[in-house]
Amino acid sequence: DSDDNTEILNYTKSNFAEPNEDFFGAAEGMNVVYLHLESFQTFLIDYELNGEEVTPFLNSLTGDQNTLYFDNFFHQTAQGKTSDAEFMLENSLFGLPKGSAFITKSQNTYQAAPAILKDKGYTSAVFHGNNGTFWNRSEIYKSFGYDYFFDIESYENLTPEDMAEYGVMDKPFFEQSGEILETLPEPFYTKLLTVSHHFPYHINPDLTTIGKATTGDPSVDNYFQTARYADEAIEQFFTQLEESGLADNTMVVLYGDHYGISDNHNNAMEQILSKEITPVENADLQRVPLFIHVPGMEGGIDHTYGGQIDLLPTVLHMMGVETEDYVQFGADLLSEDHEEIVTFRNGDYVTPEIYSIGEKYYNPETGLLIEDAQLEQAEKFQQQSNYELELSDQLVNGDLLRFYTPNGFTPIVPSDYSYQSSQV
Ligand code: GP9
Ligand code: MN
Repeated sequence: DSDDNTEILNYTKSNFAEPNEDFFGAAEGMNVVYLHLESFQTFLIDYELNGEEVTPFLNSLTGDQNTLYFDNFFHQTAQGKTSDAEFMLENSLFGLPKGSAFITKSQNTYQAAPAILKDKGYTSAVFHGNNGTFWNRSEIYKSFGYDYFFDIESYENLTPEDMAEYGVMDKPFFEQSGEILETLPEPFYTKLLTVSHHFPYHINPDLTTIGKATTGDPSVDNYFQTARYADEAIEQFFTQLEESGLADNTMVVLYGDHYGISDNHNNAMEQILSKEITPVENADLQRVPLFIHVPGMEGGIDHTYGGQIDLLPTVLHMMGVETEDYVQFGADLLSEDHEEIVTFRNGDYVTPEIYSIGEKYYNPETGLLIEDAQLEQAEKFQQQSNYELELSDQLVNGDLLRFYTPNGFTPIVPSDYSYQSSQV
């Protein structure tokens, strides 16, 4: 009821981080393209396998003058995997501790990015070369206010070679998605969900341009080949944006959705990284890349600790959209007020100085348990983490946004949306 909302609003208002003037509005009026990088972990960036870069294009983006690259950005997903990542970046709400909110909470009221931006004149679309019903997307996207959802039905003339286990291979997927993108009314807010770099990382050998790793653990060994393919596909998409003329007026946000190599593969990963995988190292491996490319913006490498929950306020502020009236659990990564604490769904957290893992507190530099002097601080962070998860769960489980409409926000009527047609 409204009392619950008061407590939640008090929290999210106190957590609000003022926009950074240097970036607020840097992408105002531009199109937005999210590239959802399936199973992409940060350790791939600048990693060399047998002396060869695995992801040369993404590596070059870390030094691009119009791109911000965040090297301390973490996934915060749980059982909902891809859908948890999407849920966080559209709403700045946490996914659920068990199952997927996409499946169990699709009928809730949301104030998601497509809806917020609709009020600013944006058209929204998702592209995904898999069945629309996977993760219940074709339902929850209506509650988010997505105008279009292009699923497998929208992709044509596919040969068996164009198909991966979870849908269209990234190269044909980007090629055809890019063509549809060019027909959308501008400005648009869109998300392209890749699939070919997905566990267990099978790929037709004819499509590979780098060898496998040689740990003897097949999914780890294959991981580099599908990552290389994805990197080439992303470069191809950037070229396509240039050629269509969209690049000059489009913000591109690339993010890894969750780990690709689970801790079941730590023996092989020790060989890959040439170090022991301690609890701290395992937490470090939950980093996923985040790139924000905005034409004309001054880029660089940003070491801020943050997570997927922080993406929405960051992106909205860059688009010149105020967020203070929205219920968002993340905070703008570029803000001076951004607090560097990343809460994981299992109750662990990381900060630059303290990692909380399985109810123990570690010093991330040494990998050892923290000194007593830091205990009070560690417990304070823990309480804060627990509290934000608790409030987010209360909101999602109670469907509490029904009772709160931000100033100037037009509520979404899901029955207004249907995704039958593959044409704009
Ligand atoms: C399926 C794809 C994969 O459509 O998004 O989902 P995941 O298995 O990574 O959660
Ligand atoms: Mn995924």
